[in-house]
Amino acid sequence: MKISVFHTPELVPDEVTADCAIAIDVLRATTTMAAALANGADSIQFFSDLDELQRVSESWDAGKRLRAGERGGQKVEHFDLGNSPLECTPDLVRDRRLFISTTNGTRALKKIQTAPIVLTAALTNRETVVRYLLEKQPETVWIVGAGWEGTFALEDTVCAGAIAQRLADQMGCKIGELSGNDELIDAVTLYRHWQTELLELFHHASHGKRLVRLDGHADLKYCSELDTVDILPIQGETGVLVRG
Ligand code: 3SL
Repeated sequence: MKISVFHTPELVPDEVTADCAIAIDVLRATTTMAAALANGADSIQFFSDLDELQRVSESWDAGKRLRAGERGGQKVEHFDLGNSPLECTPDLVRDRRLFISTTNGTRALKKIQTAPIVLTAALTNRETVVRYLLEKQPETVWIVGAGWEGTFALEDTVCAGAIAQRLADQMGCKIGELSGNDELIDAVTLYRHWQTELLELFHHASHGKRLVRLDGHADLKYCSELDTVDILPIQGETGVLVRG
Protein backbone atom coordinates (compact mmCIF):
# COMPACT_ATOMS: atom_id res chain seq x y z
CA MET A 1 0.00 0.00 0.00
CA LYS A 2 1.28 3.47 -0.94
CA ILE A 3 -0.30 6.50 0.70
CA SER A 4 -0.09 10.05 -0.63
CA VAL A 5 -1.27 13.10 1.28
CA PHE A 6 -2.65 16.22 -0.42
CA HIS A 7 -3.01 19.21 1.88
CA THR A 8 -5.84 20.82 -0.07
CA PRO A 9 -8.36 19.77 -2.76
CA GLU A 10 -6.61 22.19 -5.17
CA LEU A 11 -3.45 20.02 -5.02
CA VAL A 12 -5.28 16.86 -6.10
CA PRO A 13 -4.73 15.93 -9.78
CA ASP A 14 -7.88 16.29 -11.90
CA GLU A 15 -7.80 12.63 -12.80
CA VAL A 16 -8.15 10.64 -9.59
CA THR A 17 -6.08 7.50 -10.09
CA ALA A 18 -6.05 6.20 -6.51
CA ASP A 19 -7.79 2.94 -5.65
CA CYS A 20 -9.09 4.56 -2.49
CA ALA A 21 -9.46 8.27 -1.72
CA ILE A 22 -10.15 9.64 1.74
CA ALA A 23 -11.38 13.15 2.54
CA ILE A 24 -10.46 14.68 5.88
CA ASP A 25 -11.94 17.81 7.41
CA VAL A 26 -11.38 17.29 11.11
CA LEU A 27 -12.74 20.79 11.92
CA ARG A 28 -15.47 19.93 11.34
CA ALA A 29 -17.22 18.41 8.32
CA THR A 30 -15.90 14.84 8.37
CA THR A 31 -16.17 14.67 12.18
CA THR A 32 -19.81 15.76 11.85
CA MET A 33 -20.45 13.17 9.12
CA ALA A 34 -19.03 10.38 11.31
CA ALA A 35 -21.14 11.56 14.27
CA ALA A 36 -24.32 11.70 12.16
CA LEU A 37 -23.92 8.19 10.75
CA ALA A 38 -22.85 6.81 14.15
CA ASN A 39 -26.04 8.28 15.65
CA GLY A 40 -28.28 6.62 13.09
CA ALA A 41 -28.50 8.97 10.10
CA ASP A 42 -29.62 7.06 7.01
CA SER A 43 -27.12 8.71 4.65
CA ILE A 44 -25.29 11.95 3.87
CA GLN A 45 -25.50 13.69 0.50
CA PHE A 46 -22.76 16.27 0.00
CA PHE A 47 -22.79 19.44 -2.08
CA SER A 48 -20.40 22.26 -2.75
CA ASP A 49 -23.22 24.50 -3.94
CA LEU A 50 -26.03 25.65 -1.62
CA ASP A 51 -28.57 26.23 -4.43
CA GLU A 52 -28.06 22.70 -5.70
CA LEU A 53 -28.49 21.36 -2.18
CA GLN A 54 -31.82 23.23 -1.86
CA ARG A 55 -33.04 21.99 -5.22
CA VAL A 56 -32.10 18.31 -4.71
CA SER A 57 -33.32 18.15 -1.11
CA GLU A 58 -36.76 19.54 -2.13
CA SER A 59 -37.56 16.22 -3.79
CA TRP A 60 -36.90 14.30 -0.55
CA ASP A 61 -39.61 13.53 2.01
CA ALA A 62 -39.56 16.53 4.40
CA GLY A 63 -39.75 14.27 7.46
CA LYS A 64 -36.74 12.29 6.31
CA ARG A 65 -34.33 15.10 5.45
CA LEU A 66 -32.15 17.55 7.31
CA ARG A 67 -30.40 20.44 5.65
CA ALA A 68 -27.02 21.05 7.24
CA GLY A 69 -24.12 23.34 6.55
CA GLU A 70 -22.11 26.41 7.30
CA ARG A 71 -20.52 29.38 5.71
CA GLY A 72 -17.79 31.12 7.68
CA GLY A 73 -18.42 28.63 10.49
CA GLN A 74 -22.02 29.82 11.00
CA LYS A 75 -25.16 27.82 10.27
CA VAL A 76 -26.68 28.61 6.86
CA GLU A 77 -29.87 30.64 7.34
CA HIS A 78 -33.06 28.52 7.44
CA PHE A 79 -31.10 25.23 7.57
CA ASP A 80 -31.92 22.64 10.24
CA LEU A 81 -28.33 22.20 11.38
CA GLY A 82 -24.99 23.92 11.18
CA ASN A 83 -21.83 21.84 11.01
CA SER A 84 -21.32 20.75 14.60
CA PRO A 85 -20.94 17.06 15.44
CA LEU A 86 -22.61 17.79 18.77
CA GLU A 87 -25.83 18.80 17.01
CA CYS A 88 -26.16 15.35 15.44
CA THR A 89 -28.06 13.71 18.29
CA PRO A 90 -29.75 10.33 17.71
CA ASP A 91 -33.21 11.85 18.20
CA LEU A 92 -32.60 14.37 15.46
CA VAL A 93 -30.69 12.43 12.83
CA ARG A 94 -32.05 8.89 13.12
CA ASP A 95 -33.24 7.50 9.73
CA ARG A 96 -32.81 10.85 8.03
CA ARG A 97 -30.64 11.90 5.13
CA LEU A 98 -28.36 14.87 5.81
CA PHE A 99 -28.02 17.21 2.84
CA ILE A 100 -24.81 19.03 3.69
CA SER A 101 -22.61 21.75 2.26
CA THR A 102 -19.59 23.23 4.03
CA THR A 103 -16.89 25.70 3.02
CA ASN A 104 -14.06 23.23 2.46
CA GLY A 105 -14.97 19.69 3.54
CA THR A 106 -17.65 18.96 0.97
CA ARG A 107 -15.42 20.50 -1.74
CA ALA A 108 -12.70 17.98 -0.85
CA LEU A 109 -15.23 15.18 -1.18
CA LYS A 110 -16.43 16.48 -4.56
CA LYS A 111 -12.84 16.48 -5.80
CA ILE A 112 -12.35 12.76 -5.09
CA GLN A 113 -15.83 11.40 -5.76
CA THR A 114 -14.78 9.54 -8.93
CA ALA A 115 -12.36 7.24 -7.05
CA PRO A 116 -13.42 3.56 -6.89
CA ILE A 117 -13.57 3.77 -3.09
CA VAL A 118 -14.34 7.08 -1.33
CA LEU A 119 -14.19 7.37 2.46
CA THR A 120 -14.22 10.16 5.00
CA ALA A 121 -11.97 10.16 8.03
CA ALA A 122 -11.63 12.18 11.20
CA LEU A 123 -9.67 11.58 14.38
CA THR A 124 -12.85 10.19 15.96
CA ASN A 125 -13.19 7.32 13.43
CA ARG A 126 -9.49 6.84 12.66
CA GLU A 127 -9.35 3.24 13.92
CA THR A 128 -12.34 2.14 11.80
CA VAL A 129 -10.80 3.64 8.66
CA VAL A 130 -7.49 1.89 9.41
CA ARG A 131 -9.27 -1.43 9.95
CA TYR A 132 -10.98 -1.07 6.56
CA LEU A 133 -7.70 -0.28 4.78
CA LEU A 134 -6.00 -3.28 6.40
CA GLU A 135 -8.83 -5.52 5.26
CA LYS A 136 -9.10 -4.20 1.68
CA GLN A 137 -5.39 -3.49 1.08
CA PRO A 138 -5.87 -0.92 -1.73
CA GLU A 139 -2.61 -0.42 -3.64
CA THR A 140 -2.84 3.37 -3.77
CA VAL A 141 -4.51 5.58 -1.19
CA TRP A 142 -4.89 9.34 -1.48
CA ILE A 143 -5.66 11.27 1.68
CA VAL A 144 -7.02 14.72 0.91
CA GLY A 145 -7.16 17.42 3.56
CA ALA A 146 -9.92 19.99 3.17
CA GLY A 147 -7.60 22.75 4.36
CA TRP A 148 -9.06 26.24 4.49
CA GLU A 149 -9.84 27.97 1.20
CA GLY A 150 -6.79 26.53 -0.52
CA THR A 151 -4.38 26.65 2.41
CA PHE A 152 -2.83 23.96 4.64
CA ALA A 153 -4.61 22.93 7.86
CA LEU A 154 -2.76 21.43 10.84
CA GLU A 155 -5.76 19.41 12.02
CA ASP A 156 -6.28 17.61 8.70
CA THR A 157 -2.58 16.87 8.32
CA VAL A 158 -2.25 15.46 11.85
CA CYS A 159 -5.21 13.15 11.16
CA ALA A 160 -3.57 11.90 7.95
CA GLY A 161 -0.47 11.20 10.04
CA ALA A 162 -2.52 9.39 12.70
CA ILE A 163 -3.99 7.08 10.05
CA ALA A 164 -0.61 6.32 8.47
CA GLN A 165 1.15 5.76 11.80
CA ARG A 166 -1.53 3.33 12.95
CA LEU A 167 -1.35 1.45 9.64
CA ALA A 168 2.43 1.15 9.89
CA ASP A 169 2.10 -0.11 13.48
CA GLN A 170 -0.50 -2.70 12.50
CA MET A 171 1.42 -3.83 9.40
CA GLY A 172 4.71 -3.94 11.28
CA CYS A 173 6.44 -1.80 8.66
CA LYS A 174 8.38 1.46 8.58
CA ILE A 175 6.51 4.57 7.54
CA GLY A 176 8.81 4.95 4.53
CA GLU A 177 7.41 1.73 3.09
CA LEU A 178 3.92 3.28 2.97
CA SER A 179 5.03 6.63 1.64
CA GLY A 180 3.59 7.72 -1.71
CA ASN A 181 4.83 11.31 -1.38
CA ASP A 182 6.85 13.58 0.93
CA GLU A 183 3.70 15.03 2.50
CA LEU A 184 2.96 11.63 4.09
CA ILE A 185 6.25 11.73 6.03
CA ASP A 186 5.52 15.31 7.01
CA ALA A 187 2.04 14.33 8.30
CA VAL A 188 3.39 11.45 10.38
CA THR A 189 6.09 13.68 11.88
CA LEU A 190 3.42 16.18 12.91
CA TYR A 191 1.33 13.41 14.48
CA ARG A 192 4.27 11.91 16.38
CA HIS A 193 5.05 15.28 17.91
CA TRP A 194 1.47 16.18 18.93
CA GLN A 195 -0.24 12.82 19.45
CA THR A 196 -0.77 13.31 23.18
CA GLU A 197 -1.72 17.00 22.84
CA LEU A 198 -4.13 17.10 19.93
CA LEU A 199 -6.47 19.58 21.58
CA GLU A 200 -3.58 21.92 22.28
CA LEU A 201 -2.51 21.63 18.63
CA PHE A 202 -6.04 22.63 17.59
CA HIS A 203 -5.69 25.79 19.64
CA HIS A 204 -2.64 26.69 17.52
CA ALA A 205 -4.47 25.96 14.26
CA SER A 206 -5.90 28.94 12.41
CA HIS A 207 -9.30 27.30 11.99
CA GLY A 208 -9.22 26.17 15.63
CA LYS A 209 -8.76 29.80 16.64
CA ARG A 210 -11.62 30.82 14.33
CA LEU A 211 -13.94 28.27 15.96
CA VAL A 212 -12.93 29.37 19.46
CA ARG A 213 -13.93 32.93 18.48
CA LEU A 214 -17.31 31.47 17.46
CA ASP A 215 -17.61 29.82 20.89
CA GLY A 216 -16.71 26.39 19.51
CA HIS A 217 -14.70 25.07 22.48
CA ALA A 218 -16.87 21.98 22.90
CA ASP A 219 -16.60 21.15 19.19
CA LEU A 220 -12.83 21.52 19.29
CA LYS A 221 -12.61 19.07 22.18
CA TYR A 222 -14.95 16.54 20.54
CA CYS A 223 -13.09 16.73 17.22
CA SER A 224 -9.69 16.21 18.90
CA GLU A 225 -10.63 12.85 20.47
CA LEU A 226 -9.09 9.78 18.86
CA ASP A 227 -11.01 6.57 18.04
CA THR A 228 -14.26 7.43 19.80
CA VAL A 229 -16.74 6.28 17.13
CA ASP A 230 -16.77 3.02 15.22
CA ILE A 231 -18.17 4.13 11.89
CA LEU A 232 -17.00 4.03 8.29
CA PRO A 233 -18.58 6.67 6.03
CA ILE A 234 -18.22 5.27 2.51
CA GLN A 235 -19.61 6.52 -0.80
CA GLY A 236 -22.47 4.39 -2.10
CA GLU A 237 -23.98 6.13 -5.11
CA THR A 238 -21.97 9.14 -6.28
CA GLY A 239 -22.27 12.02 -3.84
CA VAL A 240 -23.87 9.96 -1.07
CA LEU A 241 -22.14 8.53 2.00
CA VAL A 242 -23.55 5.57 3.85
CA ARG A 243 -22.37 3.34 6.71
CA GLY A 244 -19.68 0.90 5.51
O1 3SL B 1 -14.64 24.18 6.01
C1 3SL B 1 -15.48 23.34 6.27
O2 3SL B 1 -15.89 22.55 5.46
C2 3SL B 1 -16.09 23.34 7.64
O3 3SL B 1 -15.88 22.13 8.25
C3 3SL B 1 -15.69 24.55 8.42
S1 3SL B 1 -16.44 24.76 9.97
O4 3SL B 1 -15.64 24.06 10.97
O5 3SL B 1 -17.79 24.28 9.98
O6 3SL B 1 -16.40 26.20 10.23
